Amino acid sequence: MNTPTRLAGFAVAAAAVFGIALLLGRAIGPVDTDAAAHDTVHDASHEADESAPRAAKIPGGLMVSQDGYTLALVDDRAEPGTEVPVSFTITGPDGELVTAYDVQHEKKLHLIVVRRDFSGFQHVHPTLSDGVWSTDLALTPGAWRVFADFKATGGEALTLGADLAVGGEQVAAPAVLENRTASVDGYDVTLTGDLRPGADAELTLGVSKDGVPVTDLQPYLGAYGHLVALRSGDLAYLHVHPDGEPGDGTTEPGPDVVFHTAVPSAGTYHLYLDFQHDGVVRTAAFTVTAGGETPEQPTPSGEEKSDGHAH
Ligand SMILES: [Cu+2]
Repeated sequence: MNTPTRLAGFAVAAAAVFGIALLLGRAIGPVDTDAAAHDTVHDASHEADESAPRAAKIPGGLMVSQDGYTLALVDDRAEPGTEVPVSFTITGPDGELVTAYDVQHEKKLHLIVVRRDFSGFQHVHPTLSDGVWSTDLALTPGAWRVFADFKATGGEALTLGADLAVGGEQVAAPAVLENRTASVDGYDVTLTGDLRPGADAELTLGVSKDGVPVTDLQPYLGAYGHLVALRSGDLAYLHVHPDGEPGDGTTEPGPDVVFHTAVPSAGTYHLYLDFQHDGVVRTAAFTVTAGGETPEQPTPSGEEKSDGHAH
């Protein structure tokens, strides 16, 4: 390759990276204005942190490496099948395989796997042996995303993501723009509530079977439901836990499971609800759009915004 061509290629690549940075900045900016300001102060007072990546405000699941922890698939290629063995490791800041994890929601690591066209969602719990995690997955041809949701002992809770290519001819899943009712195994689940970019939103998921509300949901991983949201376009990852816990005296075992979450930007989100009934865990999938406008951050009443920050 001659020099001008190489330089042109570099310019294109640099522009692409810069463009992505701009997009990310725009996507997360409205949510994190305050937090970013605090970080600036924090960094200035702790020189050791100066070199740390300023990536904490990026939604989970977009990076393969964060805070010194790196997710690595043993093989990032796989053949399709219903029980395909997949193994991976997490490497820590010291370069060694991480073997000590804190239990979160009854497991040391939650693995979420989805094809990039939002078909084939799975939430599994791999087994750990000598620092190597292993599980079986049901994989169809196409591009898959693997999310490891964990907290290494001594580290922060992280979700790292990696791509897994599955051979064969992919049949693209039909595009879904909006879907607020999902049917799975005779259960109907209805989602009410609207996602709002940068602001807390209440989502209620109502479960019924044969038209009868289900009032005896079973705890699964310490809750009556687990909700994963993936942003369309880049698969930014949010793991949401419901209000209340089984056995707290106020939380009913259905038919409604209530979640609160704030999505990082406007856009389309694919939501996956895991719930357990009659001893079986099932997943209901939804697609909803968060409004195009970022609402203004409310100012607490009785507090003039300018007063508190005047010098
Ligand atoms: Cu899990």
